[in-house]
Amino acid sequence: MFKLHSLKLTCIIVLTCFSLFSQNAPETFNNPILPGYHPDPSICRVGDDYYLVNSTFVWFPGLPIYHSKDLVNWELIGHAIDRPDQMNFDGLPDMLGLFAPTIRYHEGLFYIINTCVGCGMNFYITATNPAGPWSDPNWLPEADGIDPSLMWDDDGKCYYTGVVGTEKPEWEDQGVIYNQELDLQQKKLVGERHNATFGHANNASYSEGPHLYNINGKYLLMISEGGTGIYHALTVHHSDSVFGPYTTDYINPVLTHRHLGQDYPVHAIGHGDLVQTQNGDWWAVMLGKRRLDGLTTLARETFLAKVDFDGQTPVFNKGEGKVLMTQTRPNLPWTPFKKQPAKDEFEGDKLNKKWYTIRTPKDSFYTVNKEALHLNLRAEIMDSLVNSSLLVQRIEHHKFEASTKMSFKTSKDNEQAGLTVYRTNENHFNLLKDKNSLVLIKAFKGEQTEIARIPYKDKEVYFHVEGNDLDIQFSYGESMDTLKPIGDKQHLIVIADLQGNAMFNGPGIGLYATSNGKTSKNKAVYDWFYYEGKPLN
Ligand code: 6LW
Repeated sequence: MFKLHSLKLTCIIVLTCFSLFSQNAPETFNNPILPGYHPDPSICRVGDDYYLVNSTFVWFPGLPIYHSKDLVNWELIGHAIDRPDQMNFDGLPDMLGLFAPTIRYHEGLFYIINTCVGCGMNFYITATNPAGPWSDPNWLPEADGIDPSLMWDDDGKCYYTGVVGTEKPEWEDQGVIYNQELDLQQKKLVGERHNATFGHANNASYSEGPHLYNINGKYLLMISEGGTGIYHALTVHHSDSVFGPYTTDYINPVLTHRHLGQDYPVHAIGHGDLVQTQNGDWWAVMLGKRRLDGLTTLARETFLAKVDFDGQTPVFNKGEGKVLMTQTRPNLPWTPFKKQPAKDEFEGDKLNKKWYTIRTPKDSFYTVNKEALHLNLRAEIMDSLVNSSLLVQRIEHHKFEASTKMSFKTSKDNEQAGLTVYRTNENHFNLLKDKNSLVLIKAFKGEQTEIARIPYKDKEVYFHVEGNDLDIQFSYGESMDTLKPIGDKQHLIVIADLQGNAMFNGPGIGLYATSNGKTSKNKAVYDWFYYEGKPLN
């Protein structure tokens, strides 16, 4: 009797869960799967878990690791470069540092292979848990060029694939994809280097981002061509032997948006990585850019597309041949995760993983305690190529709101603290409080302009920004109910791609404090920081 009763109960619970679960599971997903600054995605699967990594240039911690079970819901679980002694970004412009990484799994270990441009070049790191900790870098000084990738062959050997410029280029921006064995015992490249391809076109520029796959005993080399802008494209090349010769596929490029017109809303599609699901389906992640009136303010984002094989040839979104903003989602159990609240109340004693500083921090410059963030004023300024007291998170939406409550008082002319919208040391907005006033400053292509200054005496201030496609309005108040605009609407061209030194990396929003070249013991205290965006815009 009891058994029957508990069996019934179990059935009811299972059925209820099942119906709740299936009701919530949508049939489609929206692109980009990782909006905002998420370039150069690389993906791997272990069992029914998927892991993805992006490039992060001089943001610290670097190389975010995302986890998913359904290829659509991606949770940030850690960063591969999160100890200052792993990597030094000092003095590097915002577009250098950690370029395109590759993540792979082999016999119980996760590998990320990557290039730190301007800071040591090629290295790999390993971890048993992808959330970290990751090892210190194993540098590969003999590996030239950028965009390294790894492939383990059936014989257990590991092969490195990378790209380097040609010594005597036959055409502009010619690059060559090469591969070589990587001996993981000796931790170095061994044997001969073999050139695989210059790209499929006879004037292929910026051949890069290679990934090599052994699919049913045949070698598939997928690369990008055309540079990471409007001519970006994915091409594939085939061989029966790991070291080639590689033959270019007749249908190249296998994926591009270069032919869709200069005003197509998504462009720069390229730099992709393939993954096969536990059910045998194939998908690919790749980067792309959305644009508004010809400008890209959210930088390179991560997109997902279905792949079917016609023989050896990967066909992207069969019948469509382009990246779609909405499409049928992968046939995988829908597994959403608990999202972080939009309002960060700075609980506990650590910052949430979504926060970054720019360049490697030399000392600790903030504390999280008593439900507040205490940001030390330091001499460093964000306009120079060092680590300043700057904390940002990604701007991921074309329409967004952000606000914060700050307590900060100073009697010194050199001390300032407030809110920032940051792209590079030369391109940003700062809304700062100083001795007697609030000031809105724009830096664009290295030129600083004071947009507005308003007398302000209180210790506490609320800052608010509203981003609306290409406009941004800054406001301030003594409370959230008494906000007033400061300055007119500003144009977000300031943080857009290819404006001055705004290249490769992406935009962030957050908090900044400085004592402008002098030492200080002062702090700015933030009670909370709120960021919320309207998805899919
Ligand atoms: C990336 C390379 C590229 O490593 O941009 O233009 C670099 N090409 O593939 C930075 O994302």
